[in-house]
Amino acid sequence: MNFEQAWLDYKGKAVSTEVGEIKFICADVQDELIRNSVKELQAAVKAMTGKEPVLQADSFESKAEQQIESISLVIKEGVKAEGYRLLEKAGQIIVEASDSRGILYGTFALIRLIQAGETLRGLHITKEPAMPLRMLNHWDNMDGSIERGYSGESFFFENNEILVNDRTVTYARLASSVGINAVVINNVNVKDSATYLITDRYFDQLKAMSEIFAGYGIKLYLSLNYAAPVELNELDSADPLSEEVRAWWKKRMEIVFGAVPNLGGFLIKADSEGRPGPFTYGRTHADGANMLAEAAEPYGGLIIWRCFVYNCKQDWRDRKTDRARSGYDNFIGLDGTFRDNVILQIKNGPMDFQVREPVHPLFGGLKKTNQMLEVQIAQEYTGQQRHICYLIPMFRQVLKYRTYVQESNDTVEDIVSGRTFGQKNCGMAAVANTGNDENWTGHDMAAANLYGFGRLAFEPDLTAEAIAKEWIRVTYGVNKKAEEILLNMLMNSWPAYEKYTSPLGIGWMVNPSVHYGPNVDGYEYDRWGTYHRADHLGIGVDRSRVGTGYALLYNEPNASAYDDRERCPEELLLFFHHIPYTWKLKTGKTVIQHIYDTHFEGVETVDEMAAGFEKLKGILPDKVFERVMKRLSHQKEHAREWRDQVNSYFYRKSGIPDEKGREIW
Ligand code: GCW
Repeated sequence: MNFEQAWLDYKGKAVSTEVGEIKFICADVQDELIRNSVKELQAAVKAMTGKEPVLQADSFESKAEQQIESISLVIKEGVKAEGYRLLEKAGQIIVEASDSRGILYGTFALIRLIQAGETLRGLHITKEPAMPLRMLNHWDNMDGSIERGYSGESFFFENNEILVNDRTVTYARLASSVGINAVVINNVNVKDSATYLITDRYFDQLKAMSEIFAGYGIKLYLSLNYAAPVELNELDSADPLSEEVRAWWKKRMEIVFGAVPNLGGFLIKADSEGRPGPFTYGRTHADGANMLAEAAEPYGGLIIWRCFVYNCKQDWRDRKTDRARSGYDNFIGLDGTFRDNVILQIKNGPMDFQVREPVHPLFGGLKKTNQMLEVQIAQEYTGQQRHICYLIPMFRQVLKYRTYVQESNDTVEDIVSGRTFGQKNCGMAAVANTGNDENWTGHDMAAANLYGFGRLAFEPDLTAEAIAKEWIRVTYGVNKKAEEILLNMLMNSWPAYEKYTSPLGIGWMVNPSVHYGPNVDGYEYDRWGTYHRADHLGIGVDRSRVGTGYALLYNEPNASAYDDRERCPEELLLFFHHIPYTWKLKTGKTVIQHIYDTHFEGVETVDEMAAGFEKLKGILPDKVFERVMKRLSHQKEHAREWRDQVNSYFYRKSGIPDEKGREIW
């Protein structure tokens, strides 16, 4: 299948004026990363100017200081691992780093500047990645399907085989160009053939893939089936404390790490949504994770253990069990018992990637455990890449959230960057939004989430707006009109989506299992622990001290604020409290009026977005324009469906009419 180059399509991009003069690239090509950096620079400059700069082995003294004639790639102490410095000195551009990953990141950063038309004169920039692990988690199955995939099929797997081809290389380039250094290629729900990824059935192809990744500074990771010894028919138990099981994993790790160079480790979903785990044997998550970690340790392997553990067979009548509590309750007592090469991977919120959730209380709860933040750029609950929903503003809010785990350096970002507890095994992972669609992400605008995730994990101080602007420029070139319109669309998209879907942090209200489209009671009488508890008087889940007590899992002052309906942040009001429809919000509006108003407003914003986008006909490539226009018209229609179903539902429940007398069904 054909595929595009996304933001690495250098052709025809607006370029900084000096770039035309670049004749040489000077590098001592010590390894593949530097070779790939040189290749990338040559390709970029050639595509933008028509002339390919020549590689020179030795450093090059520019003769003509008035011109920028060369780019030098120099390994040199001074910046932190994987960081880089970009300088311009007497007509020479220098990319400096203390390792070749840094050179690669510096190279891509330089290309970005050129693409965005920035001047190269007087360049002096130093950047060091905030988070050690910047990871993508693909939920790709080996039959080629993708769990929660909205961009076609997998480009890693097909018919239970691993695909290694040109697309693998372009993928690695795209990922590393935004600083991604770790990739899990298979779904966390490990079944069927995927269980065999750790056997010689797949080693040749895995090795080939991991070598491509290595050339771009990316470590390959696999999702692991916790019950592999049993499911591979080798043992009849997966008890983490059994000597036999432990010995099996030690041997297995020796074999896998021996066969697949550049393997970083494993991601595990255990005792969650039907997946096997240590609970079967009456053992804890620490027992399970530590067993694997001990086996992987001789090879520098990491065990990334997910905290998405909850009872998915709840009785909806039960008001005491609270799914939101379960991650915390399952893991908090294990704090400090995990080995150093274990990282707990925690979703941004306690439920499941809803359009709005509070930050997961394990952040700020755990004090002696390595932690990673998991976000989802696959838009499972945020429009499935048929609606625009630029998620970087949400992720940034999560990162900047103060946990009060200590007096300072206490944000989620501090924790997952290693600043809070001095941990080195930490970072951020995103459930990926790619597939084999020509444009990689289905919706062209969804590429901003892929791009933005990497950029944010590397530099969380960049604003969501700055990242969006950068993405627009490197993808579509420098064009004022395009920038203004697209930036507006992206920045308005998450707020709009939140407005026309479920209100004030309550979440869900989607069609079960597909998770697309409105269905207010879709999950209300189900077993998944996801309820809104609406009746004729009010709506919301009481998670205060007199309810499920969830609010008190936070450190002060967060706990008291969430616990108190007067002080609870209003965007989360219905997440924490059951509130009467007539309750007055700070805007002076009642809850019911807020529901009506936001639903009308959300639709209006979508209409404006679509009207704005139409002006880009002839400015964006035709193909892109058509694809986005098609999705926007679906979004317009579908946002109305959301609006009308939600508004009608609450009008019928409450019997309270809209103050503005608009049409409600
Ligand atoms: O949100 C839920 C999804 C499942 C997913 C699970 C998880 C991979 O609906 O499809 O399974 O989360 O995160 O494990």
